[in-house]
Amino acid sequence: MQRPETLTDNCNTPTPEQFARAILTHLRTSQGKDPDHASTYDWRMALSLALRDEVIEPWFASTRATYEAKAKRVYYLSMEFLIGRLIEDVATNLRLEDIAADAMKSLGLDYARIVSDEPDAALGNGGLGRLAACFMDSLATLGIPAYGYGIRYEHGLFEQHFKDGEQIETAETWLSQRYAWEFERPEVRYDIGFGGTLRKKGRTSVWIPAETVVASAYDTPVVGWNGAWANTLRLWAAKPVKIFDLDSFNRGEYLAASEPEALARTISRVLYPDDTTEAGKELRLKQEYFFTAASIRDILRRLDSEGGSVADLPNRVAIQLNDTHPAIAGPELVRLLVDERGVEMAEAIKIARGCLGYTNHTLLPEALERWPEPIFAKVLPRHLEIIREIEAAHFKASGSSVRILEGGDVKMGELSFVMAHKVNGVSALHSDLVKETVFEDLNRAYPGRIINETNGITPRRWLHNCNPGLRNLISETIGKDWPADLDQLEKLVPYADDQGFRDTFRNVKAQNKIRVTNWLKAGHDISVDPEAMFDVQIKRLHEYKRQFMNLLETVALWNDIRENPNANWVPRVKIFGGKAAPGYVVAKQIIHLINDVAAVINSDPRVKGLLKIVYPENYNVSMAELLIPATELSEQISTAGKEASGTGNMKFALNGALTIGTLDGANVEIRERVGAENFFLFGLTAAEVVARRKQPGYSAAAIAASPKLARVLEQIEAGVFSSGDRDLYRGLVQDMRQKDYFLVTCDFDDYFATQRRVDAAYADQDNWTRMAVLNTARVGWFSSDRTIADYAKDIWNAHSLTRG
Ligand code: 26Q
Repeated sequence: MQRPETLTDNCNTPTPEQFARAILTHLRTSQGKDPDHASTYDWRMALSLALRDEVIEPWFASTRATYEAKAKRVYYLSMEFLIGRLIEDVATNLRLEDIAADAMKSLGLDYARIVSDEPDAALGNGGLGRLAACFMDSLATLGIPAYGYGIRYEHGLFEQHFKDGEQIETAETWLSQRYAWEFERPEVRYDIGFGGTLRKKGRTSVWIPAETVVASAYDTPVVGWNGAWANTLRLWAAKPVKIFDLDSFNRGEYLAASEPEALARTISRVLYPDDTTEAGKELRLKQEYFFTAASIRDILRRLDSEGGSVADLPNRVAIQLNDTHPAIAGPELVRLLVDERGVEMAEAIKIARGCLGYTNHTLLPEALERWPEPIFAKVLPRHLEIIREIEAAHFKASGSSVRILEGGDVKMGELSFVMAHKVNGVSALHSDLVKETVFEDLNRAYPGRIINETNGITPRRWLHNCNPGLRNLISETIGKDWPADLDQLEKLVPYADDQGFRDTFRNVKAQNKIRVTNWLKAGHDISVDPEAMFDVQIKRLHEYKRQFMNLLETVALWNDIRENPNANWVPRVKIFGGKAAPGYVVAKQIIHLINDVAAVINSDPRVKGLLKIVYPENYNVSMAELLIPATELSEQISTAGKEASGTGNMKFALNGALTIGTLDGANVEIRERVGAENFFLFGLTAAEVVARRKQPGYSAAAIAASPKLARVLEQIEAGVFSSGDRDLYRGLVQDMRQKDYFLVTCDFDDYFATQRRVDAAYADQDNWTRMAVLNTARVGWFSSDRTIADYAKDIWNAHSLTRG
């Protein structure tokens, strides 16, 4: 096995002076600017390019080492990579953070300002996309040869603005400036076909696509901890086969001349902003096939270039499907083997299954992808034929009657399951539910295929970089090796009983709260009291995540404070952050109501200094990096059984927030690890949720039993938060009374009571800090390094080339 020091020569770390010269050189030669005329953007590009230069050596060395070892490669196929900024990430992984900061300072520049000039690469919606980004970081840190494959969207997730409290979306434009980290690979291109016809040829068919676009590669190196290894994130952009129709142009038909280009580029134009399925959008299916087909072609080309045989594919290649979005990988690989390489169908299916793994991220029925057969037949006629054969082979091999093609739809979950040798859920509870619900029958037909791989987060971004105060305290206490070996945080456990440590820990949190306070003031003209408890719920807006329940509790608290103004209230700042899918009407109403309630409560002198609601617009990765270190109470309050895992929950606990939460997703495992006494649990269990739904009129009964809740709902109905308009939120309240599928009403009283236990606990600051320290100390297991090591062992049979 290779050791890191044999891969690269680590002795040539630049000095700050050398690094400053490298930055200046890039300013001149890459940006074409002299220092007197350089903008923040120019300096940021120069800094980024100087950092990127330092990645090249480990990147080449890693490629060489993989090639020489004939090592198995992991291919992570994901529609989304929610990366965020990269300067700090790259600098710290290379251990150049101090050198970069010193160099910038010597050039008279404010490093922090340059760093925050970088736009977030927001090529994802939320949890699933951010998980993919954490996994890329961990694959590189573990030294496992890997490629991430995805789409280079021209526009990432929309920007959110509030107008009179309502969400407005505008296009995101991260590529309006050059992207410093990528390398365009014009020579890596594949023709991707769509539609057209089939011609029978013996026992197979020849596919003659009607339309072709080019998939063109852009590579971003992803360097791991200590610069010991670097992998590649390869994103595909769609381009026309023929850039421009000169004949049309010469005829004076200028628009028509560029039509092929516009059409082709549409495919990688924009990220779908929904984090659940939007029914039957043809362009979405094209996006899925576009990037998957290009990736599979690329994987086979690499195999060929190394002289590998397709029969050996499962030993050379592991392909992980991040949800069903790249599920067409199975049929596509089978198609290439059968139609272009003459492999027998049964053998091709077996080979493909040997390579493929499928991760399920949701049980929500509306999020399970299904494509109407007519759309599928129109866009991918040959694949539909192959899916029929896959289904037949599955019937024959398993005796199962579970269909892939059913009710006129192609079911992508079933397709992925049947084509994968391992299927995994993303938390213990979720994996159990995957076995018991969506894939119950398939689990019986293929026992042992479903396994659990509990999610994780990268401690480099989510502690080391975003929380310098806590990073330094930890390093001074237990040494500096924890960022790539997070179990070491256990060594902090005894310090929970150390008064001096607790005081410093609390002081770090206080400083982080001041950082947020200043940011709210400077950027949003919002004043908050940094001494108040920071209570934070940041995540996509979804009914099952129950931001609405948090808001109802806030209104109930407002009522109580006004009734009893002289009681010993614990001052709170309630921070919300998150986007709603543009077409998700109810989620948008909830955003509107949060903002309307905020306007009323925040201007009420009777609760001034005691209660404040803050909802900064456009929540993204960078905002999370700012808010999480300042959070004291983490809201993880989804209806039990609905949140597959959650990963924000892990980030908060790692940064010393206490959780108020249900027994859902990874909350269950977090609570087991931090200790029940250091976690504020409430609410129905997943089994109780299922049982409660069967009781007729459960929400009306819950409201009748809760005077506090009844009052809050009446206030909303009466227009207290809508200037007397009784219609605006009528629908939201009616739903509570009549349906309440997510059991907000049923969990409300327990939630409210638990919040008051939180208040009581917070009043004892020293004990609160003790609990917070134990949270940080005991969640090392949630490092995505652990998650990736488990995938490598349980699913991929892939190995580290740096760790022996
Ligand atoms: C599918 C088809 C058409 C349009 C959009 C989509 C689509 C896009 C994104 C469907 C789902 C998603 C994203 C799902 C997601 O983020 N799930 C989250 O995954 C996290 C990582 O495993 C978990 O922690 C969260 O619990 C889960 O909600």
